[in-house]
Amino acid sequence: MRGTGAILAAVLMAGAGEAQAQSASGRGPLSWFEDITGAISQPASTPPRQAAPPQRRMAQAGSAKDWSGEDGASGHPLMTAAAIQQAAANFDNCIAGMWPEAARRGVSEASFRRFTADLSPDLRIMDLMDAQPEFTKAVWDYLDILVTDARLARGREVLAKNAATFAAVEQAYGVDRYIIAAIWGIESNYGTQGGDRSVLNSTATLACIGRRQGYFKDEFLAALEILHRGDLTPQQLRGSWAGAFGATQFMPSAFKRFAVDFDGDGKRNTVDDIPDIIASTAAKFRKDGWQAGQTWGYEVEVPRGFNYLYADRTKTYTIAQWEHFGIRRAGGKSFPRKTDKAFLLAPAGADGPGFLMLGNFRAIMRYNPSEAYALAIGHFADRLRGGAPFFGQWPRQERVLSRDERFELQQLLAQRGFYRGEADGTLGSETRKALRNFQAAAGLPADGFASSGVLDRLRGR
Ligand SMILES: [Ca+2]
Repeated sequence: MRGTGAILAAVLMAGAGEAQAQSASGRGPLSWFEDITGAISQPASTPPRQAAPPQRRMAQAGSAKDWSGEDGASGHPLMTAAAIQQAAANFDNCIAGMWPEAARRGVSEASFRRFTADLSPDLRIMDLMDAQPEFTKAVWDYLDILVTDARLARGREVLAKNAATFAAVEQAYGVDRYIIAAIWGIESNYGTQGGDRSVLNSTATLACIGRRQGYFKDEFLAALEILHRGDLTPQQLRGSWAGAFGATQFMPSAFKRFAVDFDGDGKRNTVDDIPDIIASTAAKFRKDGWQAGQTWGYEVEVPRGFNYLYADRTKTYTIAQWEHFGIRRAGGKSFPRKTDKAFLLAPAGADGPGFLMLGNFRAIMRYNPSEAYALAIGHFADRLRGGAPFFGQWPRQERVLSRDERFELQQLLAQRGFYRGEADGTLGSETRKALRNFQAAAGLPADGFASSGVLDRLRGR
């Protein structure tokens, strides 16, 4: 994984907290998918053509050479070095054991034999899977990295060159071209940074080894279906270590659900077929509830002394009610529709800009469950449309807490009776709630923003 992938992994820890998906795209938190894919892992009936599993040569001995050989940081029993080695030794049996389910999905024996012939466990992925960033990125650093003049210039070129296709897709799906162009630019920098690992080999590794086998078994089988159907070749089906690939960074199961053959050449190709890339992204947004003709949200000015307990994704009011609470649109503009429902997001707390987020913001978060990601997509789209940079200033003097400091924050909140969960170094919704309650009790703006200043207050300084 390179390009934005590594950054997304960091921000997912910081932005969404509870959602620790690696590179996301077309899926929610992995734990949720493990629940639903667990049901698929036992075929309900014997496949129609139950042949003996194709013989495969033994996994290459050199495949573990880049693995650290260490236990994973997650502490999961399947991520111990011994469990990883044992699962790797059983890799060929594990692949062969997925044949009945592949057959049930319509994959031929010839395809199964051909596409699984050269698979070998890529144990370097185990290190990547359990890597926990020491520092997560501040939202303003994340926006600076993703929303750049160079990427915007490339986006405007892509929009101009493919104007007819974007118009046809807008007509067919009712999804704004600038949002599609933003996804394409931020997910893969317009197809130039999508990762170069074999998706089949990565998902095979993760389906047989490690702590998320149920989820990745479904992804592996979906990747096999893509290859068997001939939508993509193995050379095209390359991506991140977690299996996201192509211009839109769909996971194989997301490809199955959302990819469309918009140019009618018989193949769904989200890697290098531009009409399919644009339309597949739009198809996903339409299924995720994108409202045609509406925006994702507005930058707003929040008055001094505002009660930040209202800045919460679960607290939704109409624009008219927010205006009654003293919220104004930034830049002196008015809101076009006062009856729209929105929630208030203050990603850097009381000292940074605020945003009122509409239903379309939640549709963007279905692509990647991180508020920082969705804000970057929405803002990038506005800039492509000709909009201005944010009016408000970010608190750039603030430092993002290290993992040790995040642990300490949770422990101090627990000692003072505000936090009942376990200290895990991840600032999820429970930690933020506890932090807000502490801030309110201490007479600070209850914005839930984990700054070094609030940590000092907790330390009693
Ligand atoms: Ca096509």
